[in-house]
Amino acid sequence: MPDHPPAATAARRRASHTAFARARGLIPGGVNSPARAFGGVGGEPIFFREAQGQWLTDIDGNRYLDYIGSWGPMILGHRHPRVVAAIEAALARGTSYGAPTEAESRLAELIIAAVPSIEKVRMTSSGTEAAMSAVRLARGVTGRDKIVKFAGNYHGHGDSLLVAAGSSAATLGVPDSPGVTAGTARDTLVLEYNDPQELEDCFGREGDEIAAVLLEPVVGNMGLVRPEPEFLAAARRLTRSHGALLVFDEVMSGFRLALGGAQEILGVVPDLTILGKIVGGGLPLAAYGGRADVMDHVLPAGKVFQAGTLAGNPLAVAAGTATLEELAERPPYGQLERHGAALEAGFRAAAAAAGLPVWVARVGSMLTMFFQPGPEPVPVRGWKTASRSDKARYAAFFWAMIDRGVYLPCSQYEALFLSAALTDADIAATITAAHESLAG
Ligand code: KE4
Repeated sequence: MPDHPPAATAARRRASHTAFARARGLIPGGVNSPARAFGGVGGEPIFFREAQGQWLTDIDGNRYLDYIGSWGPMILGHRHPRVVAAIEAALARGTSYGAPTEAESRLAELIIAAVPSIEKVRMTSSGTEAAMSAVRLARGVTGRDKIVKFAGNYHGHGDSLLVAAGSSAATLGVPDSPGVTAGTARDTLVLEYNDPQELEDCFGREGDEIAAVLLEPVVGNMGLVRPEPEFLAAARRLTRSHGALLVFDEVMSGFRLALGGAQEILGVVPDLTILGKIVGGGLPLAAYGGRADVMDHVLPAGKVFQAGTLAGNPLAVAAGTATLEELAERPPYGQLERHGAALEAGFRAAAAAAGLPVWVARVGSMLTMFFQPGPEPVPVRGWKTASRSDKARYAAFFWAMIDRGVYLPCSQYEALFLSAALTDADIAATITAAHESLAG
């Protein structure tokens, strides 16, 4: 891993360097979320001042084409006029009431209309809260303790989800962070994604103790990994036959891969769905929802506790509602598919021209180019193959693209996100930058 980016342009980011030094004395690691710390690519994080459409501007005045979009929410691009107007209109009436509003029902109606699995929905302030609550609900409804998750899938930082694959054959989880207890981790089983046989064996051993299987139906958190049909079919079949719930974490894929998310394009309907990012339009709002008979177990309709001071916050609801209405009225998915396909082909061609072994994976507007040790490219099907990526080579690519004004995910194990604000010229410029970056 390079211990610093190319010196060539570090001089162009002096204000970020100064801001980072200040922030580190105030905030752990100088950031409010580790994903922003550039740990996966070396060097120092870039501090930003503003964004508009497809563009980010850092505090040194450098502009970048944005392929992160706040890690997914900004599918329409930054400061979409309809979203800005909706937030301003809500702001004119207040910021938070701690009481119900009709606007929350309107957003709930949009979510229910769009997402095949959702008959009732509860809003939270983050995807982590939504995932934690969905797990608690599954345990409350089934009366069972164990949950199954998959290596390389991320569901926020709830204790029972910060669990790594254990070494034992029984796939018992082990804490993936200090502060997570062994007792908590013990109830989380961690398996390999796209391995239906391992899932079948797990249910054969302990199926009657499993409350839920939780997965990203299209994975973004180990880089982009597509689900294999037999894997999803096994998850649906086994949960149904063993009385467990199938939970899709669509915080990234929801409203991005289609208005109905991954479940719409994959044709597999889970029992619960976790949503975030786009549903809040760039403000703090997430949600979990599913069959009414399951959701009616949530307090105060039922007994499973979940609450939140700012859940369904009026400003966040306004941003989310405007975003979903815009996506429903003027679906950008055809353009996102066209641009995603062009970028995939362009990245593949740039790597081939440079003689680099890469695996490029894409679904719609989510894409990852995995740099590999080679000599031949290897399909990335799960964490076992993703984790063999050449992270140092990815880091070099990341910084070379930064130098050319393109802001990619600061980790090999993240997907990039296209927004509807990108133009054909932006995509062409990005591909040119990739050729130059990989040839260098
Ligand atoms: P939040 O608590 O960050 O809103 O959502 C957690 C979460 C849940 N499920 C999935 C599939 C997610 O991708 C996330 C959050 N994604 C990360 C990026 N890999 C957010 C970036 C960050 O943590 O700063």
